[in-house]
Amino acid sequence: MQLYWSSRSPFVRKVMVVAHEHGLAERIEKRPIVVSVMKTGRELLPTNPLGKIPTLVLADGTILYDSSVICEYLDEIGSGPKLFPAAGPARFNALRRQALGTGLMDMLVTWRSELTREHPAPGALEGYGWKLAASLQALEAEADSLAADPYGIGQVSIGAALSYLDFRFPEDWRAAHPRLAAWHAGFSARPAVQATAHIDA
Ligand SMILES: N[C@@H](CCC(=O)N[C@@H](CS)C(=O)NCC(=O)O)C(=O)O
Repeated sequence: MQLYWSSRSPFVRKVMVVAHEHGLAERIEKRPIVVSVMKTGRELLPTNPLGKIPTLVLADGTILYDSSVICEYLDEIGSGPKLFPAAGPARFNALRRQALGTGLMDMLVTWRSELTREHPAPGALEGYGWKLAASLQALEAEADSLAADPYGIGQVSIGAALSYLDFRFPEDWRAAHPRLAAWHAGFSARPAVQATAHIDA
């Protein structure tokens, strides 16, 4: 299978972490591409009309996006413990955490893009700051259960979002969020996370 890929995308990293956790990384052929809100990858549009990465193309031509759909597919075909709980409260808690992690990624990517504009909108920048602070506060309150619950798509998404925060923003979030920092240190030590580090290439 082929993955439209970049070493700078938190969404791609989330997918690659899941691939490594399931022993599938070797089966994924990376197709490097540079896209952003400011630079549409027009060659990608026939495959994914939204022009976004990650986009996965299976051997039979089936196309999958976005990161959440791709991760669920890899979870279905992969070996090892499942990262998506099958049903019930555990599933919906994992999906909520996934939404928080990918929502945080969306916000950080958009925030960065706003900062590159000649006249960033002050209201938007202020709002991003509030939302980041609220997200970190909510995650600090949840850090102990992130550690105690079975490792899954929620932790992958939140961990990858925090790693992207470290990659792109100077924010020192650890001092005020010690439990979250301790949990994230454990996340970062996982071989699947180590194997997928962001590179500004
Ligand atoms: N909801 C999507 C978001 C993916 C996304 O926004 N990817 C960025 C790269 S980090 C992108 O492809 N941007 C190109 C664009 O917005 O045109 C997912 O979870 O995969």
